[in-house]
Amino acid sequence: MADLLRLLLRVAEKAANVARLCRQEAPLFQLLVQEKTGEDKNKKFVQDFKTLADVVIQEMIRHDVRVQFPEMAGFIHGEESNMFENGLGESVTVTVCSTEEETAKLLATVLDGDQTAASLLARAIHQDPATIEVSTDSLTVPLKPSELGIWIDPIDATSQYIKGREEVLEEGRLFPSGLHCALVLIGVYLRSTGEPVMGVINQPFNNKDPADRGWRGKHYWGVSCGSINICSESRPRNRSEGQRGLSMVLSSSEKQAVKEALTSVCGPDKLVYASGAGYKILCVIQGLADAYVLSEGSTFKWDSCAPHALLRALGGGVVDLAMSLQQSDSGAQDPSTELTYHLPRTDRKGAERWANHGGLVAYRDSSQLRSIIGALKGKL
Ligand code: 2IP
Ligand code: CA
Repeated sequence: MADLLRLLLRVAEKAANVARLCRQEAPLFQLLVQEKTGEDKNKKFVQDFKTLADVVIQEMIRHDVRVQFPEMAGFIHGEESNMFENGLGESVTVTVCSTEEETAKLLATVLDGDQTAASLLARAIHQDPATIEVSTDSLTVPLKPSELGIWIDPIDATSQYIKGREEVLEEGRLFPSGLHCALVLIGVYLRSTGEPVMGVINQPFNNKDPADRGWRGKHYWGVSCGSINICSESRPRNRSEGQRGLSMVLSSSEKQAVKEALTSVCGPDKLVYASGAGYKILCVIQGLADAYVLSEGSTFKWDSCAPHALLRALGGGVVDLAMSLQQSDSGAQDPSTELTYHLPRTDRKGAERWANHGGLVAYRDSSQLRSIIGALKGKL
């Protein structure tokens, strides 16, 4: 498990490099933002570039995991399909090749022959990232790669990544929107039960280096398996909720009925809004909010798997909201309400097979979860 964690941290760092590169390098940046200009053909091509950045990152992660852990090959899933159509309507399957030159050649076919952009991307894909120092020596989890599967969200909150707004806030405040909300998410689950057992999150745009004004990233990780619970973040202290009420982070598109029901357990001004499903769970991990409530089935397994593993390592979790609301008020939360990651919904098609249909609640503290479920019962 320590080997897998080290690999995922490295590959997530490479993914963050690609994400930063696409915004830093003029030939790539132009492709990313020139959305509404140019000819029709061009327009389509440029819109597709956003997806290409996602696909390239996902395939790079898939490639690197496969090379080191071939037994995981059939169990590395992601948000994107690697079938890609270029501006001329040609279908190309994007894969990462064994050499930088081959990858550049393949990418050039998707990028309609743009060699500069293709070479820049290929270099980032094949470059070794800076070494990440984590002490994983004590990590002797009795799990074999052949028992595990992976969910990849190459860039969560893509719309914030494209818009690229740079918010400046005091330390310890959550970012309602902007580049900070864009995250690389890699979650590992147990094939037999679907439990999330390891998560790596990389935030490519965490802070700016005062010397060169370039963005620096930050990574977070957690492992939760039986009695082994280790997280890069320490468990934030719970504030005395009796006096101040809980704080909750929601999607800006959350239903009015949910907001109203939550005011009974939230302190004044304690309902806050942020972009990105992964980022909202990260806010709960960091203690910037006590919980994230979502009443719609608008998130997917790739959004929640990685941050779910970190929350479990901190003693919390992510439950299916609809299922939790159906439970009797017998006190303890039924563990079967926790989201799992191994089974698709057979009655749905495409991405919907992997949606978290019942909505969700991400929490750190199970007694707080009970208050939240209590407040929402009968109100939705
Ligand atoms: C999205 C992204 C959105 C989120 C949505 C996710 O993933 O995180 O921001 O909506 O649920 O599926 P909201 O911000 O309203 O919570 P992606 O950007 O990868 O499509
Ligand atoms: Ca996502």
